Amino acid sequence: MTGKITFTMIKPSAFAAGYTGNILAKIEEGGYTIKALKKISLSKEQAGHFYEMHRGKPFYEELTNFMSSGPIVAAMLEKENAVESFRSFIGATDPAKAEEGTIRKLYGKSLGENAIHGSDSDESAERESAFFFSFLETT
Ligand code: DAT
Ligand code: MG
Repeated sequence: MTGKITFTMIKPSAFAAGYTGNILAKIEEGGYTIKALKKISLSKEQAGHFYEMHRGKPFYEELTNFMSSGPIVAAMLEKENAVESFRSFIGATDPAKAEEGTIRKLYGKSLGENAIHGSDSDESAERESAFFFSFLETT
C-alpha cells in the first residue's frame, strides 16, 4: 500500500523564470491537493542536508550550489499513490528525456536545472515534508 503524500519543490531556475503560477496550476489540474506551501531560500548547508543521500556524488557541489542560488517554492501534495504518480507527472530527471507535456519537459533547462523535485519514496516524502513544514503548517 502506498501513501497519499508527496513533497515537491519548484527549483530556483523555474522560480526565477516566473513559472511558479503555471507549475502550481498544472499540479492542481493534475489532481493534487496542496496540503502545505511556502517560498523560502535555502543556504548551501541546508541544501546539502536536504540532498544528504547524494553527498559524495560528482554532481553534489553543482546541485547544492544551484539549490541555494535563489528562492524555491516547497509544497506537500496529496493524491492517491502520490509519490509514484507525481514522479511520472513531472517527467524524467533529464528534461531532454522527459515525456511531452511533463513539467520537466515544459520548464526544465538541463539535467541539473530540471525545474522541479519529486520525492522518491513515502519515507522521503515524510522526511522532506518535515524538513520544510511544521505540524501546524500541514493541517
Ligand atoms: P530526481 O530529482 O529525478 O529524483 P536524483 O535524485 O537522482 O533525481 O538527483 C537529484 C537532482 O540532482 C536531480 O533532480 C538533478 C541533479 N542531478 C542528478 N544527476 C545529475 C547529474 N548527472 N548531473 C547534474 N545534476 C544531476
Ligand atoms: Mg531524487
